[in-house]
Amino acid sequence: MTNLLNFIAIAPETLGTMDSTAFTFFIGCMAMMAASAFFFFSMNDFDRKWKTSILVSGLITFIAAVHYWYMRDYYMTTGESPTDFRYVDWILTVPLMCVEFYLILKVAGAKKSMLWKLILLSVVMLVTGYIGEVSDSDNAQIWGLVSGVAYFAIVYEIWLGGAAKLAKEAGGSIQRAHKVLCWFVLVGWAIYPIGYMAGTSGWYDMLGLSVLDMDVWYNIADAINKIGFGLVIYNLALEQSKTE
Ligand SMILES: *C/C=C(C)/C=C/C=C(C)/C=C/C1=C(C)CCCC1(C)C
Repeated sequence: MTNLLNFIAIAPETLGTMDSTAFTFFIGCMAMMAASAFFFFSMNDFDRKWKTSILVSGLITFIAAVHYWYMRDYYMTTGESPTDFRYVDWILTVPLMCVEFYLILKVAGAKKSMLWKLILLSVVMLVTGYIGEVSDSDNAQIWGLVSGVAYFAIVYEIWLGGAAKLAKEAGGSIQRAHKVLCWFVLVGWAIYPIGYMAGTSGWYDMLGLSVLDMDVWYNIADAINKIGFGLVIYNLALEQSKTE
């Protein structure tokens, strides 16, 4: 047992102090690792066109796994929120999720400009979120609002804008997968601003969102979105490989 705990980098004496936040860091780390192994090992089941998409799914969960490893450690030793690791993780993985949208819509003629637009919007969303959490937390509600505007611009682009048109042209299983990913962005990604409101202060303090720790909200959201996103792509690749 002690060996096992050492292996997973938990000192036996700290096990007693493992609170629910630490627990979600721990589970999140394991889930991201398992998902990465799953995506990487299944890559060769697909033909070239889909291999890249599965690879990107694996990279998203793998980058997250590495960051969760550090975040879990940081939280266990300091008891504080690992904000920097968190945002480094996001700034790498969210653009990769934009790449996923681009890759599946490429068959319908998606242009690089659509990809760059989505990436730019996510960078604005994340940088302003970071400023609100760290550099200018007195104005967290204002930065959160700016970030929220960028978030809704992403939602608009994929639900109603250029990306939506391309998905319609592609039709079939691509259009269906696109729709599911759109729901992830609308509902799954909406958990992040809830976490932000739980961890910063503003007009929203009265909503009582801090019943859960900011990090618990973020950890739940990451597991749903990163692994869920990857599985949608996996399923699409599977369907496409069957029909071809
Ligand atoms: C894998 C990581 C993902 C999908 C992270 C997504 C993060 C967001 C959608 C964050 C959004 C935020 C707002 C919309 C407003 C408040 C600040 C943020 C950055 C938490």
